[in-house]
Amino acid sequence: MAEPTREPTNGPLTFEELQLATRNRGMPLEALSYDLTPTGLHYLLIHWDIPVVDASAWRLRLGGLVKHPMELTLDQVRARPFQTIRVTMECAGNGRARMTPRALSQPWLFEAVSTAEWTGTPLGPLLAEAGLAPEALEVVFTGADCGIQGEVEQDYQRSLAIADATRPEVLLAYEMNGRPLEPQHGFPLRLLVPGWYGMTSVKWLTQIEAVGEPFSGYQQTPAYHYEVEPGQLDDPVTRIRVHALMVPPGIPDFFTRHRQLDAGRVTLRGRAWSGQGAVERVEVGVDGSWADAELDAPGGEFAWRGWSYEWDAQPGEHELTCRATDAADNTQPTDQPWNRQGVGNNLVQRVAVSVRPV
Ligand SMILES: Nc1nc2c(c(=O)[nH]1)N[C@H]1C(S)=C(S)[C@@H](COP(=O)(O)O)O[C@H]1N2
Ligand SMILES: [Mo]
Repeated sequence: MAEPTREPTNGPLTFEELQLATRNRGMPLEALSYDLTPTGLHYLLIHWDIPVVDASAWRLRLGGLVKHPMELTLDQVRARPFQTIRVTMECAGNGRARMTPRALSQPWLFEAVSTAEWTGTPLGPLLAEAGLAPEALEVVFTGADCGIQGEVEQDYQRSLAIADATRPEVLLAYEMNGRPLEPQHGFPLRLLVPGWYGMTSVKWLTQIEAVGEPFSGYQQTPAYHYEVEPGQLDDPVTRIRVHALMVPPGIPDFFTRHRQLDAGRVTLRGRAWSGQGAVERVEVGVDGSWADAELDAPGGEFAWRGWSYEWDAQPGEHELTCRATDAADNTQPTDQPWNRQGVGNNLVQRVAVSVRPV
């Protein structure tokens, strides 16, 4: 979520940010311990209200520049060939609240990432059956939710180029972790675009339309662009940038969440993912000096990869960090890359810990 028209701020957290934060929960970082995030711990991002959808009245309309427009019931979607894929989803705004100044929007720190197993029917074959016209350029996906953003009243809509929409991993998903989608995750059907930031995976899908012009609805442009100078939209936000996070070790203080642990050997653990190539390396930094972590077996092409690091914790104050590198040789910055919408922040995580002598 992004509000390109509002000025970024250095001020204190606002009531409006708190209002968004209490609706849109993050995944507590200790849940990085699970390969598959339990559904109730999966992060949530809902721009407006969660629509109440009557599945028996619901229809998916597929039209626009196609030879055979279709209208499908949920049973018809479910009767199609299906696939189950493990996918790590991350919100493009993850880390937004750690940018200075910060965009006024959902104030994520680190926790807008989770992994689920999604079941659905591949979109490509459905588009092939509908028969895309030669002049079709993009596919526009519309959700049942609507609201106002940037002073524009709108349905939630995003598009994908035909080549991206017809990749084999792109699904119309009706199950998450083996159960029908929960209302907050897009019941009865959502688009699922593995490897891309979460805004691409349109929830509460009602319509798929092939169009001959680049789609320019609000959630496509101006939203979700890397923008440094006001109004100057650089690249659109697409695939997930390489990112590693660790389970904060030890025990937290209730209010500050500062960590305490006993001196001695500690296994630091976490996950790393990228939408731009497999994770090939994770390093852990202790007080600024980096060493390689052990990687678990890959969790699947679109799922995060576990890692661990044996740390001999000495008494005193320490700062722990982690960073991943992917097959395309992308790695994470240690200096903050800033942008106005607060998107694509994969700055390395820093965890301050107090180690107690034993
Ligand atoms: N229709 C619709 N789809 C949507 C959204 C939304 O507000 N409305 N939010 C998007 C954003 S910004 C993200 S990060 C993901 C979050 O998916 P989740 O809530 O299932 O984790 O859904 C995306 N799909
Ligand atoms: Mo998002």
